[in-house]
Amino acid sequence: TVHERVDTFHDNDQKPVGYGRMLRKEDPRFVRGRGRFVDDVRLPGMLHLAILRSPVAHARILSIDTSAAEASPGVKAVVTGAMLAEQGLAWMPTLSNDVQAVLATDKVRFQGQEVAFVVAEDGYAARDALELIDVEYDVLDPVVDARRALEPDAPVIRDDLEGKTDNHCFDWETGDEAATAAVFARADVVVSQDLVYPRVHPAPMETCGAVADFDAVEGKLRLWSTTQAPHAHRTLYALVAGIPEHKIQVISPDIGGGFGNKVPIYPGYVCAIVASIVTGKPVKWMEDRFENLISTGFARDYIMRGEIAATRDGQILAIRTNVLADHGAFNGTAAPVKYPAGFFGVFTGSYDIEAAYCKMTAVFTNKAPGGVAYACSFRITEAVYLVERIVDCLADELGMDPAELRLKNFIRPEQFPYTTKTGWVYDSGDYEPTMRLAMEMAGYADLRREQQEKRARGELMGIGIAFFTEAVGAGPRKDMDILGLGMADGCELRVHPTGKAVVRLSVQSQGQGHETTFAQIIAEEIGIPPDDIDVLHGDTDNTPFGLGTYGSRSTPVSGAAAALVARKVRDKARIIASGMLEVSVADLEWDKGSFRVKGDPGKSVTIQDIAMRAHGAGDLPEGIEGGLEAQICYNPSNLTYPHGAYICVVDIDPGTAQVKVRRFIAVDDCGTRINPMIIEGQVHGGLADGVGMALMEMIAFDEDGNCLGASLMDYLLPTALEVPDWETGFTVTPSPHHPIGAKGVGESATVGSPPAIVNAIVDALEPFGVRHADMPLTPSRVWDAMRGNARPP
Ligand code: PCD
Repeated sequence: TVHERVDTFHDNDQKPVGYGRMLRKEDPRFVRGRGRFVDDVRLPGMLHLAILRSPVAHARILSIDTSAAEASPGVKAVVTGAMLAEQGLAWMPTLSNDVQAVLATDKVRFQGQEVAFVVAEDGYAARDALELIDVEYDVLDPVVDARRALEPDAPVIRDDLEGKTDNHCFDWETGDEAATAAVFARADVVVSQDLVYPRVHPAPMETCGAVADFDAVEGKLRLWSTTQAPHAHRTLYALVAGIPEHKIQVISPDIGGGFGNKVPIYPGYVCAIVASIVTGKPVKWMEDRFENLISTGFARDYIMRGEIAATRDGQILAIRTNVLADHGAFNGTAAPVKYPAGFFGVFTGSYDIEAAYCKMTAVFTNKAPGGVAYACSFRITEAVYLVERIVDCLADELGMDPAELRLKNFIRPEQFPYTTKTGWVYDSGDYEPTMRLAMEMAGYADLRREQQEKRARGELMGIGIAFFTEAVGAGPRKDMDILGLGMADGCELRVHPTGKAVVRLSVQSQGQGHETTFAQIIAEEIGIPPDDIDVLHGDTDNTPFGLGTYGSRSTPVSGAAAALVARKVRDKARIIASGMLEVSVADLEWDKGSFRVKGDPGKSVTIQDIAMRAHGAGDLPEGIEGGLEAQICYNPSNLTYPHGAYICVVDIDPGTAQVKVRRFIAVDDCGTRINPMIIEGQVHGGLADGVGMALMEMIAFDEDGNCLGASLMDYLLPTALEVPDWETGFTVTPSPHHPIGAKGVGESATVGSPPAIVNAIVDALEPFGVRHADMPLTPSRVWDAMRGNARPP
């Protein structure tokens, strides 16, 4: 059990119909085991698909013999890359304009890459037959290290790309190099630090999978799949497979966690579609944990150098960074086209500085396609880690308290909307109260005193602070698209005659509670109780188009769409009410669920009365059609910029170097809060993610490119034993451009917690003169740091 302390500090003062700590509408089905996940889908005559994966990281395929597998009992088909190539299906586009092999034809480029698949009567027969496929590999030197990828004699991984002679993926820069250099040249103090954000994995509870059912008579493909972006996937399938888009239905039912892992299109989905077309039967593909960990979207893998320039008294002047980004064998990131490095441009953090510059080089390596935004609005996690770590390094250099240094440099409330030196327009923020609340909840001054006493006794206690600003809610159509699809979201609301409603969303829920919170938004706007509103999502035949759920965009984009569609319905309801009450619309006032005549409160009609009239037999005002429904497509004018102040307290056992996170205080500001209980759950989950990344998670490879994090025995996830009782608090600074003032929050804690924990550990190790040590801070790494050899990045 996790206990929380919620301190209220300028909370929503309104006591609305809609917002508040409502229990989740989806939980009755989950706690009764009645959730319906992709693996629960069982269709008559369904076959099972299993994928043969490469055992080596880099090799030329010389031959594949499938004859024994084909003869194996229960096997219906065995398909190789060469067979897909005949149909033009061996390669597919990725969500970042690269291509990825569906099944390898020429070479395998990472361990775990898809080489062939078997379709059989049951899953066991399919997996047994995999062992009978005989592949002859000519093993090539693998490139495992991003720095090695750039060496002139490094083997070229992507020789499938015409004219490609090196392992460059892309170069990118932002900010003003010359202006930044000038500020650095005149600064009193310059601190630089090398940092690695290791490769980690989102590791959702449910692995990826699909059931494809192609009906040759109708010409229609139904695909149940674990996707966070059903509409975008549908469009891609239409483009790749040549099936008309209206003949494709993508259904994403309960999907057991996404965390960015289910944004990309994986070869397995495409294989299932091909298999159903080939066999004329429904086909299920479900990967196991091992496959999920070795072949699906990894995150991070950034090697960074951070530099910060300041005055002697602690005025931060400029930040500069150089990044080497490892994207694995194919660029499988989903990022808006103009932003190959995602939103890394916010690396200037929450500080008002004079200049900034970032240069990034991205490379291909023989590792699984990387770079998904794991609980991260497109690389913000890396950006926040960079800035919050080097600000601490600066505090150390100046001998200044890290809280004081941050408070001194915050963007001030009157500076919003604030344009950063890399061109991001922060919509709103009031940082100091958030920071002060966190310090007050932590008892910051007392903690520092306690630390002094403990240090005197040789005990290792550390206090770490991180303050973050995120950019979430992609995004304005003028700037943001994925593969040419704009990032606006549709929403449709229908109110039935008896006043019950259904809202259809383009975004998908992976567990974050949309069926509850979107009902709350509608309830707040039109006064129908949330229990009378059903939220439909995750079925392209039954919901309007939109780009899906990632980068905490649902509340900023679809949440806005839901509020506005409800207002549209309310506007129509007002006209109908004016007819019913025989007054002009100007004489009506809205009172959370009913229209009443101004000055005559006895005369009113409820939204339910209006719904019945809208569908009923009586007259409607001139020019008003029957029915009570509306739909819109919302194009956000900007992103939303939530912020937060996190304080972590750790104790380190000097004998074993074991880190214990003793306390964690998280104060989040996500603007108007729809459901505080759900927000706290989101924050708790993200904080646990942060403990995992800071202390134990890393997908490592040996020099041959073997993945060393291929099971949950090797890739450690945090459990209730490693996390403390979270202490959460909040402030509310609404977004000025969002109709209800809400900002996203789903990823805030994952973004903000790793630097807080690392800062705390480095602070604890101060007696050893440690300025930095790289994640994950396992006992052996902490031990090394204590002995003065913090592992070189
Ligand atoms: N909210 C409220 N209020 C506010 C905000 C928010 O209430 N102000 C809430 C909502 O409604 C929801 C949640 O909260 O329910 C969240 O939100 P957002 O922030 O908007 O977000 P979204 O979009 O919805 O979601 C997404 C996210 C992400 S992105 C991630 S990673 C993660 C998170 O979400 N994932 C997950 N969380 C979660 N949870 C769960 N349970 N599961 C999952 O999977 Mo990415 O990019 O994908 O990587």
